Amino acid sequence: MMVSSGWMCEDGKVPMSARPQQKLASPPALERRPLDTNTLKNYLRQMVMVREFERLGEREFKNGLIRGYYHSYAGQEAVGVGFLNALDLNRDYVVDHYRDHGHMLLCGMDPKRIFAELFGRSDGVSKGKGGSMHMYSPENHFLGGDGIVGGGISVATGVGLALKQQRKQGLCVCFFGDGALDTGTFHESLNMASLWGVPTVYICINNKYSMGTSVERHSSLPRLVDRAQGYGISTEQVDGQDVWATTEAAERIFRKVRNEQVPYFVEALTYRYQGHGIHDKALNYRTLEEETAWHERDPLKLLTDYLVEEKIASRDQIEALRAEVVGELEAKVEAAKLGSEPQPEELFQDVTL
Ligand SMILES: Cc1ncc(C[n+]2csc(CCOP(=O)(O)OP(=O)(O)O)c2C)c(N)n1
Ligand SMILES: [Mg+2]
Repeated sequence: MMVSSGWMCEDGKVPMSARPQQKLASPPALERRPLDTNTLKNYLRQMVMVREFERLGEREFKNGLIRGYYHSYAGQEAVGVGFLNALDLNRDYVVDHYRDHGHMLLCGMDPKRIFAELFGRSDGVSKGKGGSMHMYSPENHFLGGDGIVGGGISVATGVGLALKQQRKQGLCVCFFGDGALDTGTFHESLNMASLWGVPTVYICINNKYSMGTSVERHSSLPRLVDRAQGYGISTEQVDGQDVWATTEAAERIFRKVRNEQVPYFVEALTYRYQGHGIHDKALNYRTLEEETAWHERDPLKLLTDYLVEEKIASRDQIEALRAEVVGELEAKVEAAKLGSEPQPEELFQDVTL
């Protein structure tokens, strides 16, 4: 029998809560809103781009070209595609967490410069000094990547406040994981955002795990929206596998936030296919059954099946699209490899000490 001693069990695991385990709520069933065929095809291309980017990144990580950590966005594509396509990046801003490659691509950043940054090259997004988690592109209104869990939440609150004070009608979108709800900055920021009517949309990507710890084990309430509601702001859960649902929610929420100058909290229910990072094989904290169930509702699969069923595209055409995207990305990888590494004398340039 397992005996609990303090915060850790004898088997070295953190004990489950004494409360009866609640099941994660299913996302509300949303009607599929018709999206025109060009939009859907474009969304599929974007999702394929993100998925294949991560596949190539993982390969280069394993080849030793990328050092440090590699956090893959594979599986979560419909969240980024739905929410980022609904933004107006002439006036809106994005603040991100460290699982950021997909979001950067969807903000229009050049994959070559992202790969170059991952390879530590001078022509990378952060001149080769930021790496995977610390890319920043003001021209794309992408204000980082952050390796500190919850680190972007206060930044996004400040960006929203600045936009409001300058009467710019812009809004700020902030992405973070379920683990970030356990940080103090989340609670301080939501309190202020609510008090001051800050037009920031807080998008919690609930992929069920904070490293190897499941939501049931790290969150006092398994429905994360319930934790945000205490600040008196509007909240909702969104099916993060379904690009129709994320698109519908994004357009409606952004309209409200822009018009009413209020914050909003979204819990996007999704799943990361890889472990926390590529180094983590996720063998001992989740089951094959669970992984299989989420793969059955893969965001690319849902969209592909729809396009085929509705005879908008054939499977051969979709495979040709995938091959074309892979060809483009491989060329970007090769181009990124050609860059040089930063010189030692640049070490202290562009960094805050
Ligand atoms: C303030 C802080 N505490 C702890 C860590 C170590 N850490 C890195 S990632 C992570 C898990 C975060 O999980 P989640 O927010 O759910 O994001 P996901 O990886 O699932 O996208 C932790 C605890 C950190 N980087 N920063
Ligand atoms: Mg998580």
